[in-house]
Amino acid sequence: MDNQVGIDQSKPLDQIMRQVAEHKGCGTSSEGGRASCGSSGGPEDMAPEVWEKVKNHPCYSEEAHHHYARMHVAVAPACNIQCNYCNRKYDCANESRPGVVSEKLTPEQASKKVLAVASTIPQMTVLGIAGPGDPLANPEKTFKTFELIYNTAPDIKLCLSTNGLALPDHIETIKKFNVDHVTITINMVDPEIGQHIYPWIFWKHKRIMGIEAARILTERQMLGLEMLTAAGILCKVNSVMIPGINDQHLVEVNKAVKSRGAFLHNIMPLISAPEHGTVFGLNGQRGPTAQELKTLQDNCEGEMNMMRHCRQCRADAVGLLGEDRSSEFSTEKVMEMDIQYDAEGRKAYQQQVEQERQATVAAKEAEMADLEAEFSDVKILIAVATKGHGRVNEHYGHAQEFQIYELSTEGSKFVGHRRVDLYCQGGFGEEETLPTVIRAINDCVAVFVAKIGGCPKDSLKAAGIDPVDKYAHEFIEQSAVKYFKEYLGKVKSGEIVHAARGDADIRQGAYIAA
Ligand code: CLF
Ligand code: SF4
Repeated sequence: MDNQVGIDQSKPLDQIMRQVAEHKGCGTSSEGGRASCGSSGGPEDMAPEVWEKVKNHPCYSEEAHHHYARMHVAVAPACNIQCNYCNRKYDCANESRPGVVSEKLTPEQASKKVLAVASTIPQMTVLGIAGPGDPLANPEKTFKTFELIYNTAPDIKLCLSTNGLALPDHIETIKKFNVDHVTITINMVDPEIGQHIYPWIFWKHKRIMGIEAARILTERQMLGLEMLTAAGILCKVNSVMIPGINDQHLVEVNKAVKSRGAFLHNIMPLISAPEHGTVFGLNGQRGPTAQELKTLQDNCEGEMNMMRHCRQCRADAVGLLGEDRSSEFSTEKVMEMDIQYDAEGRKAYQQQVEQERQATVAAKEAEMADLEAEFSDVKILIAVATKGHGRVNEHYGHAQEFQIYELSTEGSKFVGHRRVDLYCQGGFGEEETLPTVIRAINDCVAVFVAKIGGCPKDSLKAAGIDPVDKYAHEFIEQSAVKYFKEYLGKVKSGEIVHAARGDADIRQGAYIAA
């Protein structure tokens, strides 16, 4: 396929990155007019240097998140601003799910933990520092940790998440320690709106309040983003969607960050509940529904590619996105481990992962072949129960979340995930939970599972959702395209009448917090 972005390989990386951003970041393949989801671009969509940085980063590549894991180390407790959605005794809500981090670590403890995880989970490719405060409000601890990891495990990519206030002061250090992925949380570019999100910042040894605080913060965020782009460091922007405060405004934010070279935009739902003790939690500020979030992401996608697979991880998360293995790596356990860092073994394992990943893509493309000539307005959503590896491999009753795909004659596109209460509690179906699951996926035509019992099957059918277990352990996207072809055939033959389904009645934050 032609390089549709038209990258000039002789240009410096910062110019290439701007060019990529101007052409919808990492993911527009205009072959056959098919637009791909923001972070699902492949090597043909971007410069080799950029692909090298993105290909096995589970947050920067939607496809990679099925196969590769990340971990966070909680070495950064302090923060230099206050967000109305954050309570310091919880994780950083813009990069994590509310809940205290189990342990705060010294850089030395963090370094040993990283080696322990890397030796146990060879597909762990990225170390992120994302709190529980702001990593750049704790620069010594943050950069000491990066230095230790870079010296002992240089194959691990380093990643940083910040509110951006101190970012312009640290660009050189970020470069020096080979941190090549930085996330800035940007919720506004207008201080009038910012004053309703940030009550204060701590800046030049002073606490600054209200609109002046928001003005300084947005100026520093924009400057930091421009400096990162100029330095050739990939930058993702996270935004928290707060209905009634910045939901409309985030389209403006999207344009502002795109024009400054951001690679990817991740709009996340506000997580807000009274028990978190946050300003928004206590004043009843609601988070968006799944449908509101998707609509905003869709509106922004015309401007830039969107990340839709964020799991709002804890600041000490370990594993594939959506799973958390942090309890296997408590400081006590890690300190007792005799760790032999096997770089060659990791490389060999990752080569196997790469083969599996290529097989997933090839299977989908083969399945797409006879859909090429089809044109139809029919668009459906399906929910998938998966444990990862791009396969339908989770029991309905064990699913803690469903991945949502949009299917059309353009193919399958990952559009998000829905977190639900566990239906199966200790081996018995928990009947009370069933309506919760159905509400969460009510806008889906079908749910793909590895296995499902008779009772939930009947309830799903009664709710008009097709329970599908015939693709057990097969590739998700290949199966999704197969299913869509069958569905379309039935619509054409009049066997079924296609109608738009209602919105899913799920408020992401509320369920995540449950
Ligand atoms: Fe961590 Fe963030 Fe790096 Fe990823 S998380 S510092 S970019 S390695 Fe990823 Fe987690 Fe979403 Fe963050 S899913 S909260 S976007
Ligand atoms: Fe909390 Fe993060 Fe905001 Fe700081 S930047 S107040 S840690 S959410």
